[in-house]
Amino acid sequence: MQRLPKIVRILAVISFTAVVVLFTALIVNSFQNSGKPLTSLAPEGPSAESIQKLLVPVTAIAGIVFVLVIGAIVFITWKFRERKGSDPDEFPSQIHGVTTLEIGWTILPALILAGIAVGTVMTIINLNREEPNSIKVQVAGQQWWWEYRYDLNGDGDFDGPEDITTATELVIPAGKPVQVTTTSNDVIHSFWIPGLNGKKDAVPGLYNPLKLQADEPGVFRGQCTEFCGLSHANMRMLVRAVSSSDYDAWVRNQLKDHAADPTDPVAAEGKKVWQALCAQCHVIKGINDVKMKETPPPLVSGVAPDLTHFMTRGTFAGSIFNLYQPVSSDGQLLPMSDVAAAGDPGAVLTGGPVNTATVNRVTLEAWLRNAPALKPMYPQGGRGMPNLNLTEEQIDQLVAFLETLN
Ligand code: HEC
Ligand SMILES: [Cu+2]
Repeated sequence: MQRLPKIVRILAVISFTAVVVLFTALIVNSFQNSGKPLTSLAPEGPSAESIQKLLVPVTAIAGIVFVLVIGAIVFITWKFRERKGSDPDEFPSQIHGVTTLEIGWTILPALILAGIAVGTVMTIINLNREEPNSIKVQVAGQQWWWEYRYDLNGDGDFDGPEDITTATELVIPAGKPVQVTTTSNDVIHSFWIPGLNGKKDAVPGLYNPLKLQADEPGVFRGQCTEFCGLSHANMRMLVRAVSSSDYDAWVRNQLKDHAADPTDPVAAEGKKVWQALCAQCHVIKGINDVKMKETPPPLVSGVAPDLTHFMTRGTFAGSIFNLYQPVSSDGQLLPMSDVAAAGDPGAVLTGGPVNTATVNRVTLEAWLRNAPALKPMYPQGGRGMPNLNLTEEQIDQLVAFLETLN
């Protein structure tokens, strides 16, 4: 056997070093969490924290095993390399069956795996244990947005007059446990708020438990993580954790029907257009909720986002567009188009008046002009919102009407 040329050996050392450096950089980088709304390494609540408490030691053990095994391979390869003047035909003496070693390397991995299994099973049991007095919310996925139903009176039904139905944003009080049940109205989706817990599939006909709790008020982003068709990538979710008093005010407001007829004449026209063109799909409580129970929308999922309190959300269309101008954590107004920062409904969240100056009219109008152009959908197949070929006048009237839905 010929010794490899010097240049090849130098290249080998360089590429090996490069791989080690890149790998280390990758690991270090994945633990930097700022500016990454979907990082699963920055827990913001007890469920996510218990996952982190399992992940860190398991990764550490795996890291130690990795370094030992790779280290041993590198060391042995180097120590027993072919040297100048050694006989290429020489065959090393063969050994077989060192009992101590064999028992050792069977028992040690078994013990490590048993330890990890105990930790994993305990974490799973803990994650699935229902907290007493938790808020009960049923989350239903459909192409390509999420609906939330709150069982407020605790009768096990999510659809009573004492309950709330809303879409796109899940509002919860910080510091309180929320028992979510995931399900789906069409295909399989997966609900995932990495800051608060792991993933949970949303399967038609199945009801899967998921515990969410946020330590502090804030906005927590998520993304559907089960491929569900055309706009799967545009199916995001957003949890808005607020103070207990804001949550109570939010609940009181959500329980209300749509306010009285708009006084503004443009908005009043908008209401008429809405009843003619939009009411076959969308519910506004107090206008068509009763009728909708008899004739559900012509959609595969049988449901479109409830618009009764549309303006209390900061985002729309599966949380991919801001409904309001976003505000940074230090109170600065950010560009309307900055979807990395979620739109902020401010006082509207709890039923306050809409400040039309902060509404993202441009995108809302574009949505009404041609929704499938902003978000790929398949309305002719009953999936998503169609282009209704509205006139600019109708769009202005509709926006004025939508702006009354606080
Ligand atoms: C055929 C049923 C259908 C009709 C008719 C319809 N929509 Fe929609 N609409 C949908 C669906 C489905 C979505 C969710 C799309 C998505 O985000 O993927 C939606 C989303 C929306 C949203 C965003 C809601 C949110 O919280 O994300 C608004 C606002 C809206 N529609 C307004 C209207 C208006 C105004 C009209 C009448 C001009 C209308 N829609 C007509 C089905 C419909
Ligand atoms: Cu999905």
